[in-house]
Amino acid sequence: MSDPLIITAALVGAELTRQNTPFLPLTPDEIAREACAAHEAGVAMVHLHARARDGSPTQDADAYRDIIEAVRALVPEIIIQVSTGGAVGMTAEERLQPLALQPEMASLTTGTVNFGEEVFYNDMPMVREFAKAMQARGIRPELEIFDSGMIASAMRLVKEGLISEPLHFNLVLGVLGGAAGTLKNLMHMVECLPADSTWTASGIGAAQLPLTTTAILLGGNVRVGLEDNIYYSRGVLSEGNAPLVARAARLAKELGRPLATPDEARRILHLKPRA
Ligand code: KMH
Ligand code: ZN
Repeated sequence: MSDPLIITAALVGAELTRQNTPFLPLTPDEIAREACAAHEAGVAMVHLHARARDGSPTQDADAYRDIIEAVRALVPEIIIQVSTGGAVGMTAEERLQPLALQPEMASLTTGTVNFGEEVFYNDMPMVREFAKAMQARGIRPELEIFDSGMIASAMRLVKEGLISEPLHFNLVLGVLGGAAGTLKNLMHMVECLPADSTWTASGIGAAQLPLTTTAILLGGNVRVGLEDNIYYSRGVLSEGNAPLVARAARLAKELGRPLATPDEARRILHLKPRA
């Protein structure tokens, strides 16, 4: 039997608006309903961003608290990973706020990358500050890798004692400014990882489907969802996150990978069992 596949849904993101897609959840209730539908379709973990009342991105801890409580009320068992990436242009101080809520996991980007016309800024002192904040609180980082140099930077953090192996990586391919969303790039990045790592592939836009399929075949895990891709097929918007999850779940079934429950995902990702 192949290893169970962990499907993560990136439900909201920070840069999308309702102009991009009317199916984007923004309020805590909408996000919780999306989490529930995504879980029913096969998701073990959600990657969360928060929005203020006007829909703009925020890293405010109270905004995250409202979302987490709403999600927990509908899907108590799901793994919640908060973003420390926030939106481009936010300060480190702003981005770190949700760690105060003691989430099980948080994203940790290990380098700077052009992000469309903007810059997603993460210099090494900042990356160290984020890693230390997670270490001090016992929060497991998911290392967000937008280009292969960021894997080498993650290994610097290991040497410096700021993160410890086994590591968990999210290979994000297809951001305009990062590594292109090609199968070759995915294979190359996977080859660069320490052998005992776990990894997830996140294909941006049209790269989501081919990279999801390849990651399932390679024995990795997958992230889908509106943050990364709003289209179900060319020119056809996905009516929420669940259709993207359901497709990944169908592919997994066809390709012989059972889906990980949240508790199985906790074991695979070296998270503490749920109390
Ligand atoms: N919004 C992007 C600039 C993360 O969540 O850690 C960064 C991002 C990564 O979404
Ligand atoms: Zn994110």
